[in-house]
Amino acid sequence: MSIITGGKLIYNKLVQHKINKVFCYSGGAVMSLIDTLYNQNNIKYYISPTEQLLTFQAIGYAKSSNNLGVVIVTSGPGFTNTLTGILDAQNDSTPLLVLSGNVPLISKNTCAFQEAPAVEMSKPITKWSYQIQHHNEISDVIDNAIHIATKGKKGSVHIDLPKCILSAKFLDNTNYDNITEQNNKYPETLSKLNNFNLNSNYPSTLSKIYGRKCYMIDHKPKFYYNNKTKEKYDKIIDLIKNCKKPLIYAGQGVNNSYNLFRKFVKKTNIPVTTTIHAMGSYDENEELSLEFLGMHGSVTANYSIQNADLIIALGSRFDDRTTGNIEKYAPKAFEAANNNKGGIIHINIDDNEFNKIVSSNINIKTDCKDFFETIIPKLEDNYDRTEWLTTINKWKKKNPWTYKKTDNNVTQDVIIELNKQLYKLNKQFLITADVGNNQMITAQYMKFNYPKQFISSGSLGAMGTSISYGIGSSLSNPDKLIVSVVGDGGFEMSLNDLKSINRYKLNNIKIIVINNNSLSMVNCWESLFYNDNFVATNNLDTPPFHKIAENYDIKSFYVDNKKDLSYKLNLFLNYDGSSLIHIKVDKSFCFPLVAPGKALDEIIITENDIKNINKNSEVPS
Ligand SMILES: Cc1ncc(C[n+]2csc(CCOP(=O)(O)OP(=O)(O)O)c2C)c(N)n1
Repeated sequence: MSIITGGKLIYNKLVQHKINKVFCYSGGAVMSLIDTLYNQNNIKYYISPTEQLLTFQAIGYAKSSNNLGVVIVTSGPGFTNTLTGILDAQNDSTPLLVLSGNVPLISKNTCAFQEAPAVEMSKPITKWSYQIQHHNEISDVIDNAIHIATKGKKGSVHIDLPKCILSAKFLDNTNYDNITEQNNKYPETLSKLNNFNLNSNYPSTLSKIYGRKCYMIDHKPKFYYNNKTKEKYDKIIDLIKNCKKPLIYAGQGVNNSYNLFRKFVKKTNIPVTTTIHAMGSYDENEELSLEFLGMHGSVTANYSIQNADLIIALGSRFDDRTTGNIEKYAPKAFEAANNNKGGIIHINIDDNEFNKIVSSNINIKTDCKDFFETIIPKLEDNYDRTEWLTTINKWKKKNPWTYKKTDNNVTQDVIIELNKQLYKLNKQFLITADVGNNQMITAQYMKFNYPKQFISSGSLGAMGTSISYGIGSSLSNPDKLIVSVVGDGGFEMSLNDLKSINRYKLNNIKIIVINNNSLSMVNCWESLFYNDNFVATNNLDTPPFHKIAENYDIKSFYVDNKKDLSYKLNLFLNYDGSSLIHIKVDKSFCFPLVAPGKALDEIIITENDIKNINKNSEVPS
């Protein structure tokens, strides 16, 4: 036993949990913890120009791997700068641990210098937030924080560390045995912690807090299976066999067992649509793939949801961007549920997701891996779906991704060319996208063939994430090519993270800035829903982004016309090291679009249908 500080004990616990990278930004309140990173080899630390981008780096690191992202920041502004990231990680089920300094307990609640009510601020947007108030708690709290962030439905955990705790000296009697699933103390020790308050139901609890009611919850299908798991599996097997128009709707819950998922698809011969977080879990080049669904998703996927008699939702949560108007969602499946001939099966690790948005008639709380392992051996070998697949193939043929060409490139031209060249390179790649049309068009025109190949802020839709996600992804995937797509608006929110690329010596990051001189996703909505009243969405005065990148010592390219696109993109992708290409494009709409308030099959497919939107749509949200 030796005398150590609270900061050192936290460091030891991180090492014990095999955390070998942390993302940190220093400041007075957290110095006793940051000091432990000096002159040691167990944990590498990374520092970005702001805590917000730093947190996005940690999230990118976690999203593109199975690792926990760990962020260490100081009190007050250091902590508040992480809030967007904390919510982003929580909403996209990304494991994130934020350790923040705070003022000494003696100064608590005095509006002391750089004091923030950190736990109160993070509590509603984390799985768990907690302030350590005695050094005796440190070991258990860190064990449990890591457990909570990484197990079940993953998410954000915030631990607040008063300066007096970090600098306190005491005799260390911590048990540093190897952490294993078996000896992990959770959940027994949790109850011992003061003020323990696990918000594990968030975001499901939002609906309870704000009194939102699942509209369908009062309309439970006549045949609702609430019996034993075995009987539920028997019923599922029966439905897979007898339903005429089954459809798989997969979310990121399938990513970690994608090999089994593919087996399940192959055996059942059921077409697959995914959320954007599950793109690639099933190879999008395969015939049964309908690609992603929802607001800007494929017409075929959306039609299929509306026409399916059986929807098998796997590790997905019926996010509003994927359902369209919930009252008009999946009418055929509900009809089939009431006749006991189909319906909605929901497999999810978090039972708070059941009946939150739609009323499913068979729910099984389990990891997708367990579901596949249980069900695959029970499946038959040949399910004939000829009729259903013929209909689907007709929709596919009639409704490829489309856009309007102009004399210059538009975002779609860039992504089509990128897809072509990346596959020619024959190197494993991963794409990060920002938020906006660049994100949706990348999701549409890139073809993904393995999971976690598309990293983006899905639920929160936070602009300014792509480059930092790319940096984090590069740290966890040093052998892949990391391509970060970003619009001019998103780039201007995050360009100071260019500095981290050389600082971290990353040589596999390719940044594509698509500059349409507008915040085009919103600008387009102003055209569609607000009579072309453009307010604060034109961005005509952008500086030469490629020159900015050169000043950060990043090799840069510039394209402003059609004829140079292919050639310059090729030079950029093949440049030996990280590089940036600034591409000036014309503004383009992103279609298809399920306008707000519309059902998935009321989808606007091309620009020719714009007139229908203006007349009938509600104000978007
Ligand atoms: C932090 C943040 N602020 C505002 C928004 C609202 N928003 C969504 S998309 C978008 C436009 C993005 O513009 P740009 O980065 O240029 O990409 P583009 O749509 O042109 O591809 C805006 C402002 C957001 N999602 N995130």
